[in-house]
Amino acid sequence: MDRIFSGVQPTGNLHIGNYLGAIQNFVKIQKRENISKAYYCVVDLHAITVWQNPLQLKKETLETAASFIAAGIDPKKSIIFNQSRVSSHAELAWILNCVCRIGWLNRMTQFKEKAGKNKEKASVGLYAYPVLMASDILSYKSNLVPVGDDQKQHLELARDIANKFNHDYEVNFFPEIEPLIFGSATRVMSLRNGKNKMSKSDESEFSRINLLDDKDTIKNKIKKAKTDSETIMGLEAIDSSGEFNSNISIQRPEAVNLLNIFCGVENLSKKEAVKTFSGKNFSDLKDALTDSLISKITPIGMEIKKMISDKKYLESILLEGAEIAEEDSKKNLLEIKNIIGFN
Ligand code: AQP
Repeated sequence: MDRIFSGVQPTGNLHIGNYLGAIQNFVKIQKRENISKAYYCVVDLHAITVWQNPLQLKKETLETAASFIAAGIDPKKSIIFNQSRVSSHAELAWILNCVCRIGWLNRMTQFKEKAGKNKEKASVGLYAYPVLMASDILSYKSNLVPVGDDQKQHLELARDIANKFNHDYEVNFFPEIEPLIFGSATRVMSLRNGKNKMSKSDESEFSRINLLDDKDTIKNKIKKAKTDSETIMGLEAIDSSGEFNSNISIQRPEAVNLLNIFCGVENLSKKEAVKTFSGKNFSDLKDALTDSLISKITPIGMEIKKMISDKKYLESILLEGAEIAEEDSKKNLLEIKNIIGFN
């Protein structure tokens, strides 16, 4: 039986990158049969690796939980909770800090991107972020982790940490971690620059479509989305695996991104989307994408807004989830402590 874990940071408005790359897949996984438990965590401990205003953090935590439920995660089937309420995450992270090698962390590209030129001033937490992520997953001995493509390197590291723990202590305790990266939009790019990832922290609101955006905002953002001067490409842009070939992705990143988003929202293959728009102008693709986003994303946004007004309900979901997560992770932690020789 599979155990699922994934987390989302409460660091601002969730966007269609978070939705298409991760949250939509959490919902799809719910239908699988061989799942023993699925944990969806609002990772507030990760959020504070960069400064967060306390009142804002509280608000975003509830909003992220509301987004999970509004997107279709059923709190009766999955465990929804926030990370800071379950102490095992931080406790196991310390143990795993002692397993992980500095050289492994030095290779993490996300730290380099997020710390930028000012590495010396970045928090130690930002540097150790991937170890906490390994701890999140391993606290529940989860084997499957649905994430966007940007998290692939962190998951490879989590797998290395788990394997080293098993090797060093001569046990077969932690399972092999497998990233679940699927769908047509595993890495949604900025609407302003197709070479950058769509991100909550991008200064430009026009770089992303938020789940809370209304119809007019979506229309306006897609209208202003960067394009190039050619018409939409033909089927020669698709390789034998059904993906855009690397040349076209490098030469026409904005066209590829808009088509990928369209495929992700409409559940289409890239071939189908290219067939529909080949030789047409960007305005045709943009009109269809706008309609598609309005029909699929705004209902989620409206549901989130409705749910945010019921703070008591959201709090109760997070509390109940945390109780289960605490119990499950404590059992594992006790076994881990026995293996290490603490008890
Ligand atoms: N652009 C994206 N395309 C596909 N998947 C994405 N994810 C994030 N951005 C994209 C996936 O969403 C899940 C939650 O991510 P997160 O919010 O915890 O952190 P992040 O990856 O750092 O997201 P952002 O938007 O870039 O936030 P900031 O700007 O705060 O750093 C993950 O599964 C992630 O892969």
